[in-house]
Amino acid sequence: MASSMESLILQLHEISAVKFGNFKLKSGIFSPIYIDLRLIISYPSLLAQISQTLVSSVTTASVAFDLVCGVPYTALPIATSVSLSNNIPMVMRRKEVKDYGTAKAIEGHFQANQTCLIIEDLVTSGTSVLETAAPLRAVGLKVTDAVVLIDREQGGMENLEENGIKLHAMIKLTDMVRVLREKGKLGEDVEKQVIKFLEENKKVAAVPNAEKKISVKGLSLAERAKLAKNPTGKKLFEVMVKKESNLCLAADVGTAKELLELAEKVGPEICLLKTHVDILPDFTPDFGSKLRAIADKYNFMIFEDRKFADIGNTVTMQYEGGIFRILEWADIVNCHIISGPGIVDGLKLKCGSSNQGLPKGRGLLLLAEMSSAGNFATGDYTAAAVKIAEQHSDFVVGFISVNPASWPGAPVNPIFIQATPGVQMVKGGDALGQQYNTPYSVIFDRGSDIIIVGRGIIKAANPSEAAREYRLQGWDAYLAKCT
Ligand code: 5BU
Repeated sequence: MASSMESLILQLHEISAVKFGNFKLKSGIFSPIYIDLRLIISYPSLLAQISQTLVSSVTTASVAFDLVCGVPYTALPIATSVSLSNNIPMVMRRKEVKDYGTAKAIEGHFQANQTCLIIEDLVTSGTSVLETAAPLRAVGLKVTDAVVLIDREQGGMENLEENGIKLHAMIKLTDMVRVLREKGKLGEDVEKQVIKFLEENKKVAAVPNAEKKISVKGLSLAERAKLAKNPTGKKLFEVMVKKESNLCLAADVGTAKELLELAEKVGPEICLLKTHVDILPDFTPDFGSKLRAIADKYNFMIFEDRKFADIGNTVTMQYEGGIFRILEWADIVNCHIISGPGIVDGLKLKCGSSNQGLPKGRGLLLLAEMSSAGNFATGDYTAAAVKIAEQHSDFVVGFISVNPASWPGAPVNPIFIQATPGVQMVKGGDALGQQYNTPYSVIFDRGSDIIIVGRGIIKAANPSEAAREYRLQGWDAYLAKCT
């Protein structure tokens, strides 16, 4: 190893950016080594040295690039330093896509087809690099290479390779540990402990495509698809797996025309599209078949958020008849259980499971919880929804929920899908009581399966780009749950 690299390793140890001990990681596991590269901003000459070495390592490898982009946040100052000292323009990826102002995911001037080098401080599985590569690629930039200061050698290089990105690592963690031992900064026993830990934790799966490789706590979506008793529920699980998407778009736009245009743009990113058909002033009887054609083209399913609430006999007519003829085109509808289980019997009369010889094989979501402040769908009410679902598991495909991980007896039967509205990139709310949580907290912490996103996507300057961001965040949180 070059002496400049050894000196860099020693300096990182000196400033305590590398520590040895027993550290609890975000994933809950304990690690004998901890790396915190955020500290380098307090040491400008070290930061400059790191940036320079990063650039030399890629130029030696003959990588050509027009722009640099740091993975937020720790690598931002490194990328800035690279940009300044080499006069290479930088672009910046926003972690949160805002729904006001210019709402761009990528800031800075660039041209489509320019090549952008991604700069990262530390790579484990490669997920953060992929999260930055996705919006860069979505705006037309080429991403072929990424350079990282430290590679933890836990699958990142392979995962990135699978996604068309070559990873150039300046320091491999095992080399770093060896140098520190040789220089007397740690004993042989600690070195062995760290190497053993790295060996045992080699496969960190947290990237798209990882479904096949991971061992899942609980059941994976693919396994749940096999258990589902309703054909629509089964298909939804399958679509999610195939598209690596747990994103449902709440397509609350002003007209049917806009809705169909939006479905075309966002179709590739979603597993489900949710409508409120009664808000469309230009609804025509062919709306359903037009939307179905787009759904078939992009392989997503259709959910009319009708929230039926009446007695069984009335909902039967509301479902099938009127102007909207929802039964004809919506794969999934939902209902309140305020009127009791008869509502499910009523809806099921028209569209129960094909297993039972009933027509259509449609699916139903029960409103077990709601996202708005002060709502009454809590406690015993939520528990009653679970009971009704179990009694009608051939027709009920799951729940509208907010925090299913908190339900008594959670997790509930894995045949049921949990779909959660009130999702944006930042926690918050609107002026009328809507409450938002982030994709990660909804999927990972709250145990849901599907994020339902409306304004977070619709109001973004580029809805398809925003949808891609939500899909990546949602899917990533699912994969994190799987490990
Ligand atoms: P938003 O723009 O992401 O706030 O839209 C949320 C969508 O989900 C919107 O269509 C609501 O009607 C729908 N929704 C909800 O927000 N909360 C609920 O509890 C239920 C549905 Br049920």
